[in-house]
Amino acid sequence: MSRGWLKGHMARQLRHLRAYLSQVDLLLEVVDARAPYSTRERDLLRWAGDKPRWLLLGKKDRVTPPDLERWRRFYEARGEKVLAFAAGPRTDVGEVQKALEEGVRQRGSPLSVMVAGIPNVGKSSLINALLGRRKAARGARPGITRGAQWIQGEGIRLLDTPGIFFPRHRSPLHAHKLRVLECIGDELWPAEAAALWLVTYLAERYPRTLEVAFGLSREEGEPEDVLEELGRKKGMLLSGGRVDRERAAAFLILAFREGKLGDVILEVPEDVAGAPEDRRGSMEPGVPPRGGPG
Ligand SMILES: Nc1nc2c(ncn2[C@@H]2O[C@H](COP(=O)(O)OP(=O)(O)OP(=O)(O)O)[C@@H](O)[C@H]2O)c(=O)[nH]1
Ligand SMILES: [Mg+2]
Repeated sequence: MSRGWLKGHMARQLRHLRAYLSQVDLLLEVVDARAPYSTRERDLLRWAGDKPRWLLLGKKDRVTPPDLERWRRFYEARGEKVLAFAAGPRTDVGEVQKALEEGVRQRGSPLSVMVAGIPNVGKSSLINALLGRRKAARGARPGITRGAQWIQGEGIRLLDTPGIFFPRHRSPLHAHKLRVLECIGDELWPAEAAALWLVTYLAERYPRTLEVAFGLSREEGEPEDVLEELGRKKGMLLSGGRVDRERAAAFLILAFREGKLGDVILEVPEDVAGAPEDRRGSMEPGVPPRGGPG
């Protein structure tokens, strides 16, 4: 995915999405419950205007119930309708299902619903779980869904849309989180930078996680040293005996994604309360400055 291609692709996608948005009764905005703030695409809010809109905290199986409730309350306090679901290995879409059924009942005619959000948050998986079949293509990479697709259910039709992503970010911290959650790939943000941030973040908020998961001797100190120790332990060496830090970084990110670090979330409401909403940088490939949490 080159940057030029991405730009043109996104511009086309944007036009399509806005056209679709005008055709639906309801927008389901899917975010990742591990970083609901950072996985939200604010332009979607802008285009939605006063279209009815629900915020869906996805992958709820990957967070603790108290963390989920904190985020739910955070957005409810801002007047949003918030629902949570899981549609991965463990599936629980009952809350969304019930709310949609109620919507169909109230309306008394078929409901047209658009499911949107940034890549890889579980939009297609949600649709499949709601309709109880494998209609929408899904997968572990961002960008699985290529074009918008209507999927017909009973009394409802759901529009699966490709992940919306503009190659820009609000800060290096934002990019680290998107990279760790696999919403963006290595071509937009290097795994190593994101992994170094994750090491720092874990030491602060989830101390001893890496020690317990991988038997590392220390996790304070320089994140580079921690990543090196991890790589050495896993035998990820380059010729000459240096640690292959890129591989160690990819390994750590994968471990996070596979749940081997536990129910770790990447941000709590206190991190973002009062944060500037739309300060964005351009998502240029290359080595970013290292941003600590906060
Ligand atoms: N643990 C967990 N994994 C999930 C959940 N929902 C989806 N996944 C996984 O997340 C990955 C992305 O799921 P998709 O449904 O393809 O996501 P998407 O938002 O449609 O992605 P794009 O079409 O690429 O924008 C897949 O590997 C899913 O198995 C969930 O609730 N919990
Ligand atoms: Mg999809």
